[in-house]
Amino acid sequence: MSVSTAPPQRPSAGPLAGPAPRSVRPDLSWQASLFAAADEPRFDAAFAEAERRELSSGAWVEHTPGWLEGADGLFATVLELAPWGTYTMEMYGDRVLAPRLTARWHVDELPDELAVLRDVGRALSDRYGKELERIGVNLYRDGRDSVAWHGDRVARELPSAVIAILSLGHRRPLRLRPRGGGPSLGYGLGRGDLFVMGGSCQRTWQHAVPKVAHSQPRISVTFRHRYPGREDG
Ligand SMILES: O=C(O)CCC(=O)C(=O)O
Repeated sequence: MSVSTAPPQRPSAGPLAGPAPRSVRPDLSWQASLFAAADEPRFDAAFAEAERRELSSGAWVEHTPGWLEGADGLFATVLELAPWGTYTMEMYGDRVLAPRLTARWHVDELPDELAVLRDVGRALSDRYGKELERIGVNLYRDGRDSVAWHGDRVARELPSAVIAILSLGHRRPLRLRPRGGGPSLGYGLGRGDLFVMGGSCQRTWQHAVPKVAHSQPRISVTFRHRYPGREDG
């Protein structure tokens, strides 16, 4: 999958293949009832519950269920403040809108209301030995939103990389499979779960968030490091 980013825009009825584009302003009608918990977000800086799994070819993943408490309040704040946009990707020779909304920040540009993400980035950087300073957020509005099998574009050119995902909102499966083929494995990522991919994972494995029949909204917050010589990676 090759992906190019575009500034936030309202999709027009252009010559895009695939399902009709949907608005980039998320429908907030479900927000109040589902995600209005007022708890301050707190996380476990000791990573006491982290479960690490070595995969083949020097790849590894680490899952910490319920790592961040107060995930619902954080979900609502990210939903409200992120400058949500769309991007297009090439599929079967056509350019199609990606079936999810995204936004990005550098850790120093975060709004004050999201200062906890700066603290999370610092804790992750300390633990994993990389400056995880680039933050991306992905909104899966319902079960039709997804991300297809991929390894992160630039990270897959590197011998090793770390990508951390903080999951907010509804539980969705994240699947992994070896790039050369073989059985896949899956993790259900629920509210406040932390999932980290490391080593050669972006190069030798692929991951996906598949479509599901029914889902309430989910946001994933990704933390990435800068890649040497690449501003865009
Ligand atoms: O949403 C997720 O959990 C996965 C995100 C992802 O794979 C990506 O943004 O490249």
